[in-house]
Amino acid sequence: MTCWSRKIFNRKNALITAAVTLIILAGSTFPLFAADPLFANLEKRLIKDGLDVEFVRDIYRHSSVKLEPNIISVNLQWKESTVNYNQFLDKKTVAKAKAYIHKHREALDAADKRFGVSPAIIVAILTVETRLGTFTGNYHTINVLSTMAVADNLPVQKKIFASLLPENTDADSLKQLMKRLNKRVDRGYRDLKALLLYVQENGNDPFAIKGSREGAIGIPQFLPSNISQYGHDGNNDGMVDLFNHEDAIATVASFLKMHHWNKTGTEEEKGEILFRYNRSSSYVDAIYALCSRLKKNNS
Ligand SMILES: [Ca+2]
Repeated sequence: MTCWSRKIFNRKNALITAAVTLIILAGSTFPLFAADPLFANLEKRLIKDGLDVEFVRDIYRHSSVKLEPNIISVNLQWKESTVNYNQFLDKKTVAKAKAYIHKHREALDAADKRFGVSPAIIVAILTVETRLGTFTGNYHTINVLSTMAVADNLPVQKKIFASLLPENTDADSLKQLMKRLNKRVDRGYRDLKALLLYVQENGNDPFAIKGSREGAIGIPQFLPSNISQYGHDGNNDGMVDLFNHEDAIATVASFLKMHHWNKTGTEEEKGEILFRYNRSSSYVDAIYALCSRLKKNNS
């Protein structure tokens, strides 16, 4: 082979190799970027922040991953004042809460002994949060938090604001909602990262975790970024599973204790700690009211 023919042969080989590579990439089940370009940037950020490359890429190529602007929109417009807390004080609810105390007596007593938090207050919180684990939310947490984390992008904002209620479309409301949305972007990313680390550590299916529109999960409705700080393994199986009652009970008690809960504290001091759990004075009043009903005729 002459020098020239060798050059042409090498060039042909290089072209064939490049063509084959393109064909393989085009037909690959493992594309270079996530289906949604917004998630591609999010993916890069998560990897840059130390999350496992393969793990993150598998998630953002999953067929279930998608933007959920409507959920964020409803969440943004939701008003605490619309909650009827009296629903948690009727006889049926109180009876169920008392039965729950009886059923989970061992876990509640263990939490009381370890953290100094009475069963009545733990069960009052679990009742108001999720009716003792019967309503933990139906939204894919990974999609809710991923959407929140990219909500500083104009195309996402347009989608979120496209489904506002008519009464929220005046200039003042829009300004308020935009302010609220901006606050959720950083928080969304923080919770998304915490969720992914939690899922990776425990080997969960990330698309099996469902929660609230806010991104809170489990029986006690914790935001993922709170799990590593306050979560407690109540059943000693080596992991914190907020959908497990023993873990949920221990985690609520752990949260209160870490915020300096003291049984002998004043109602005001305890109220401030409950307010940290859910920033609503009506919520705090409801917890107290249910707690006092649970303490009546309860051993
Ligand atoms: Ca556990």
